[in-house]
Amino acid sequence: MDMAWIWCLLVFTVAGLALLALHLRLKRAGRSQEPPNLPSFPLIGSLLSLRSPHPPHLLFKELQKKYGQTYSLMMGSHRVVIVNQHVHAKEVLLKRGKVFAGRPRTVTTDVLTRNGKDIAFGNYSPTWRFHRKIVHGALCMFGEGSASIERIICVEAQSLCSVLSEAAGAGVALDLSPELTRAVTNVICSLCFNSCYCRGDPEFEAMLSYSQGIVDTVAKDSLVDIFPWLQIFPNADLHLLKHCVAIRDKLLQKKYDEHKADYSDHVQRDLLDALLRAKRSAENNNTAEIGGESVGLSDDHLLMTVGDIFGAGVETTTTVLKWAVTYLIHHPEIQSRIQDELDVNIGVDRSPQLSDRGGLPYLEATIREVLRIRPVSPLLIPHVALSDTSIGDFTVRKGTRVIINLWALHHDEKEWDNPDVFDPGRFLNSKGTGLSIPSSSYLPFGVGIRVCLGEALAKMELFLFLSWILQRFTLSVPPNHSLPSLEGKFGVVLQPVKYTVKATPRPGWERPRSQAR
Ligand code: PLO
Repeated sequence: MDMAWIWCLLVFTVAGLALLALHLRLKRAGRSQEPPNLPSFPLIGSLLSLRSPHPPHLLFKELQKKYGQTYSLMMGSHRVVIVNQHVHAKEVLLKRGKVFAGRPRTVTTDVLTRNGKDIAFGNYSPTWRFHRKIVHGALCMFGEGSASIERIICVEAQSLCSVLSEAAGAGVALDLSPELTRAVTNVICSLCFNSCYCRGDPEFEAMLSYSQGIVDTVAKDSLVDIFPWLQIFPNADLHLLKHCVAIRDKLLQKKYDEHKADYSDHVQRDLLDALLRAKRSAENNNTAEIGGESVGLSDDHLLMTVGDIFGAGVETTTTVLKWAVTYLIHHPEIQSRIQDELDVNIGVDRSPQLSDRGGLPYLEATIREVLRIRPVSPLLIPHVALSDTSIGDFTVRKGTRVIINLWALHHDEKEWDNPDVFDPGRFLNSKGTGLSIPSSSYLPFGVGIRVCLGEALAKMELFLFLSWILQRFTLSVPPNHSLPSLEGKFGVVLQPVKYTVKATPRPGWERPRSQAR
């Protein structure tokens, strides 16, 4: 080979290597890019781009068209990444769940949870992990798989059905909201405090109004959460929140003191006893230390957790039941298909029980579809990156807030045929005999380290309450009323608006019966 060839080879090799290095660098640079950013200005952040007549979950879904599925914006001085698609959502919640397990501190949630001493809004820490573990243990003991919980739900279902019977007998239409709330509250009350409320109980009425006050004002990206300095000005929402939280805390404290006064190591009456026991045994065994660091739970921690279980247990389940009723009224054909299924499998000689779940796939599919089309928590609770990390090809810096737009996941046109159509059939297998999950873009209870602790309890309640009601009644709008809106009111939970319902007893259930069958 002559010299010219050797030179040629050398030049090509060097050029090739240089190109390869350039390519790798570009690739790395591509990978380390930040998500597309909405325009933002000092102090106000991206507020100007977020002005919209639509609620945030719809706006965030819409903004994808311009900025792509994952983009970022500034809320005041905080960088927020919005995730609208399931692969990225699972990266945040599952694959890098620990890195994204943080929670932001905000003015309103600090008021609600005594600076994050609860589980839902509390930041990730050894104390939080320990706390969640004992609550999980206590819930398992009293929730899932326990026969007593089924009994408790059925007692409430029976009482709910008697109220519907009475109203039907008197020929009046009913706002189901307080009735469903009382039924669900009593399940949680029995579970937590071993007590329950009668209709019209003043303590229950107080609870209804404070809880609505909290739902209306907490953690919905209100301005004071974006600009904490606004607290120095009079603020009606914050004032209402503090007032409602004070009433709630007094009520919780009373229950807590009563339990502590007659607590015994030998009997466990309810969840609060189980929590008190776990706290004491941890203190006695010194297990409340991890890596030399004390993770002890204060009375405040237990109190705030009971507040969480109570708030989450009541508001979420009631909301889903209300959405289910709303959609069943809009779709009488779906209601009657569920009733046919109930007639064939159960008849009128007995009431539905949990063991019937397997035989009622269409009802189960309907519950799944309600949870898809109207997720209780359309934006979940924001997460925070605890260290520098990434989502897909985008880098995400420590301290960035991440909002998972569950609404966008559940209405993604690439994943669901006609996502805005209510169609329980999409959750059935091709023969219509069993259930299926047609897309992985479905996370009604979240997933990962912070997955909902009450999923099993919620599913039991939804199944039993709906099956009991639909076995006995057909629900419809009263004559001359228009159908209730499907839009919903955005807040920490997405609630349907108020409306009245006419319950018509089905054949065999015309007269109220006093005994559960
Ligand atoms: C509901 C109103 C209560 O008075 C307080 C409360 C506690 C826990 C919250 C719950 C509210 C709303 C729904 C939440 C729950 C914790 C987990 C759940 C946010 C504010 C969801 C859907 O994530």
